[in-house]
This record gives sequence, structure tokens and C-alpha cells, in this order.
Amino acid sequence: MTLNDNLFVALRGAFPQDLDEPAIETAGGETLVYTWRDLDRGSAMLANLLASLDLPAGARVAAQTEKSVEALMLYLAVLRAGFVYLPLNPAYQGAEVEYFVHDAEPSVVVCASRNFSWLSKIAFKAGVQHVFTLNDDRSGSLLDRAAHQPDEHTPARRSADDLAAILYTSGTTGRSKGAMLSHGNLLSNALTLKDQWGWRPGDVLVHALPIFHVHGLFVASHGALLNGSRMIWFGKFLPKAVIDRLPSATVFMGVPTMYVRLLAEAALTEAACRGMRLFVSGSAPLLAETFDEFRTRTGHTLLERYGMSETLMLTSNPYDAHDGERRGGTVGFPLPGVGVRVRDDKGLVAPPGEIGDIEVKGPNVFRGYWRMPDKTKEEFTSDGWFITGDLGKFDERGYVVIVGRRKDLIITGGYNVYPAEVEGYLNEMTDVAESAVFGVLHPDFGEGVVAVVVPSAGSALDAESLIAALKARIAGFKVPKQLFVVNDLPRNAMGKVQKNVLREQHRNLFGA
Ligand code: MCA
Ligand code: AMP
Repeated sequence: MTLNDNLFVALRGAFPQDLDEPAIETAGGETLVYTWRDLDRGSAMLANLLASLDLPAGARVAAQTEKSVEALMLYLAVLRAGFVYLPLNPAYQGAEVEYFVHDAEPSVVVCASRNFSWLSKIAFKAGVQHVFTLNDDRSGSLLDRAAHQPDEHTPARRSADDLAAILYTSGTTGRSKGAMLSHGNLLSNALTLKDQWGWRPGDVLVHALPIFHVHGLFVASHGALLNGSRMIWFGKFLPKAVIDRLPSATVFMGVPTMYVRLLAEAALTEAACRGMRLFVSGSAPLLAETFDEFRTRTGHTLLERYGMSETLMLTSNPYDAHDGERRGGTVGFPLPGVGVRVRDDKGLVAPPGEIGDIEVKGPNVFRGYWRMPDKTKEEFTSDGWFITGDLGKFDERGYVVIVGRRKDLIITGGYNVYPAEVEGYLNEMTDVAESAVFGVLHPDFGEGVVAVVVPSAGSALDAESLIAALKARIAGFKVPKQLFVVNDLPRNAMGKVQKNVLREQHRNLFGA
């Protein structure tokens, strides 16, 4: 018999012997306890429902839902049934969702009931066969339909190279790209992190990240599931409530904004963190002051790691002191099996201390961009390394330091915002001649989105109306926190907008 490389098989294999033990306890609202048996049965029923729909091989199942345990079960069910999971941020609005649905051509779309009317229109128009609803209160047609399905299901046979998920990352120019991740990509990375971060019996994870991105869906959930560890599950990040639950947990993962917000609470003390063994930070640069203050307040040294949707996790500061200290301002060492190199402008591998392009290789690196073979080719070197678009160096002790990005990208509170996309929406508006969008240091979000807009000749623009118009069209986190109407944009001799000049002009905008 051949092995089944379906990621679900590995996750299911790690469930504890006693399936009646609690697997997930909801927090921050109504307390519900889901056992491992619930996860097994729930994902089986959903997998049977998917299997009953006669979907084509490799069918995509898109989910734009609020965070819930049932949404996690849906993800597990998609793996289990051998289809491809496509998570979407619930903050996305019509035009954003329309693009993803047209590009990915999912066979199934799952959305919140309150979005059904507009989203189903988009979906059916694009040829989607099935639209179900799923809400964060265990209601919706998806669960109603699954309730009639058997609660046992044999996982579909999949090879390590078969697709498990597509995660869209916005393009710096033009269209968003779907990063295709295989069962093998996800499992190899999860196994590496299990080992590196010392997952052990008795661990309990406080899960407060969204589950439509790599950090919350894969790094955090897979970590707990693959260790048969209980999760304390927050539908939303609530700093006070999270701190309340730390004494009954051992592991927490968050983006830097979450650490900034935890530090703003007086309740974050050494005593509150006494039972914890690991706090992981990632998805955006962690400021030195956050790193230092967290250590002073809690006695814990944050473990910063670095990754991408296309590559999953790449580097990590050491867990074990024997392997070295956790160095603030660095993202640690390349993970075992992951190749990381820095190349200078001449294409030569840079010596320690020298800044260049970070390029990576390994079983974690994605299978390419969905239906974009040319784009995929462009992002790999001729010798097969993936070009991250991040700029960095190795320090004298071999720790990777990220110093900037070649890509025009803003990371705000752990979410990526592509200036080109926001500029596109602004430039389409009546009376707008041109615009420039950039990120400025922000005390809460790390970077705050800022826009400057030039009106077309003879017209006047009002910042508030422009912001309101954007809010009606795109996800809130992409909308500039500040917008200025100006006469012209600073340009260099080649006519290119000088965003560095704009960033400098507005450096202290948010008082960071
Ligand atoms: C919410 N808002 C934001 C952000 N989040 N604005 C800028 N940046 C943000 N990140 C705005 C909303 O649009 C809204 O605006 C207002 O803040 C309140 O919204 P709410 O949903 O209540 O926000 P929140 O609960 O305070 O959310 C903040 C947050 C959240 C908890 C930090 O942004 C978050 O969960 N971030 C984590 C993202 C993440 O998981 N990234 C991992 C990507 P208005 O009031 O005007 O409507 S994976 C990745 O990057 C790689 C692979 C990696 O290495 O991990
Ligand atoms: P995404 O496309 O959402 O997967 O975001 C990936 C990008 O997030 C990377 O290319 C980095 O620019 C950034 N990133 C992730 N982790 C870190 C970190 N620890 N420090 C700095 N940047 C990070």
C-alpha cells in the first residue's frame, strides 16, 4: 500500500488517543468546548458534503467567513476531501472578492449569511456551482447540509506535490497572485516548527490570529494540531481577555501590533505569563522597543521568525538557549532544510554584514503562482532560488537581519497593503489626477497607510470624501489613515515619484 501524503492524515494522526479530551475551547465570548472527536466528526461530515457535490479534481473551495471553529473544520474538511482551500479576508469587499473568484474559479464559495446576496451574485455570475453560508454562531446552510452526512470519512489520497491551498498575495504591480501551496509544503514546514519550537505534551496555544493567512491558519493551527494540543480560541484579538487566559496556556503567537497592544495593558505582568513557555512574533518587523519592553515586563524573550505566503516559515530565532540567544532586530537562523542566501547587486553571494536580496530554497517553497507561469518564472533565479523581495543580511553570528524591501509594500498590523492597488482605486476617482500611497511609522500598526492625491486641473478634492469613497470599495485596513490633497508629487529626474521624500516629509505623522 502506498502512503497517503494528505496533510490531514498527519494532523489526524496526531490527535490524542482519547478523542473525548477537549481540543478547542472558545474564549472572548461564549465558552464552548470542542473535543477531538468533534473535530474529527465535523470535518468528516463537511468532507462528505464536499465529496457529494461531484466537484472536479483539484476544485477550489473559497471561504470568506468570520473566524470560528467550524471555519477551521471546513479547512480540515477541504484537505480531507482532497480539494484546494482558498481563504479570503472577511474585510474584502465586492471588487476585491470578484477578482479572486474570477481568477481562482472556485467550485464552492462559503460566506457569511449577511454577505450572501452580493457575494452569491458575483459567484454565480463567475460560474461557481455552490454557494453556502457559514456564520460564527454555528448557523448557515453549510452546516445544515453537512448535518445529513455520515460522520466518518476516509481521507482522499494525495501526493506531497498535490495542491492543498491557494493564498492570494497582492501584486506590486497589477494583479494579485495566488500562491499555490502543496500538502508537502505545509507538512514539511509544520514538522520543522514542531521540532524547532519544542512543542510538547501539555502545551496549550492561545489562538487569537485570523485564520485566512499563513500565520494563524498554518503556523499556529498546524502547530497545535500536529502536537495534539488544546487551543484557547479567540474569534477576535482582545488584549485583556487574552492576558486573562495566559495563565492556562503555554504558547502564544502574534503579529507585532498584538504585542504592542498587550503591552498597553497593565495586566500583562510576569505573574500573568508564569505558565507560558513561548511567545512567537512574526509577519512584520518587530521594533526593538517592543522586544525589550516585553522582556522587562514579562521575563519572556519574544521569539521572532520570518516567513512569506509563498514560502511558509523561513528563519527563526532559536528556541533553545543552547542553540543561541534570541536576538532582537534579527529573524534568527535559516530553519533546517531551508536554504537562505543574500545576493548583492552583481548577483554574487554577499558575505556576512553585506546587504542584498534574500533568496530562499527548500521543501517549504510554493509550487508557483496560480495560472501565472511567467510571473512564477520571474520570481525565481535561474538556479532555482525564490526571490523574496526582502532585503537583508546575515550578521556576524549567522542571524538573518531584514533591513528593507525591494517590493513597494506596506505591512500594517501584519496585513500587506500594496500601494499600487490603493493608488489604482484613487486614480479611478473623478477629479483625481494622480496619487501616491506609502507607509509611515505608526505606534500601533508598525506602518500606517498614507496617501497624497493631486486633483485634476481646475477641480478641488476633499480628503474626507476620498477616504469615505475608498472605504466603500476596499478592505478597511488598506484605507489610508491620513490623506492629503497636494498640488504635485515629488519626482526624480526620470519622472518617478519619490516615495522616500514623501515618507520623510510625513515621518512624524503618527507621532511614532
Ligand atoms: C484592522 N484595522 C487595521 C488593521 N486591522 N488598520 C490597519 N492595519 C490593520 N492591520 C482597522 C479596520 O479597518 C477598522 O477601521 C479598525 O482598524 C478596527 O477594525 P478591527 O477589525 O476591530 O481591528 P482589530 O481587531 O483592532 O485588528 C487589529 C489586529 C488585526 C488584531 C492587529 O489587524 C490582525 O489580526 N492582524 C493580524 C494579521 C495577520 O494575521 N497577519 C499574518 C499574515 P475602521 O474603524 O476605519 O473601519 S501571514 C504573513 O504575513 C506571513 C506569512 C508571516 O510571516 O506570518
Ligand atoms: P505575506 O506576503 O503576507 O506572506 O508577507 C510576507 C512578508 O512579510 C515578507 O516578505 C516580509 O517582508 C514580511 N515579514 C514576515 N515576517 C517578518 C519579520 N519577522 N520581520 C520583518 N518582515 C517580516
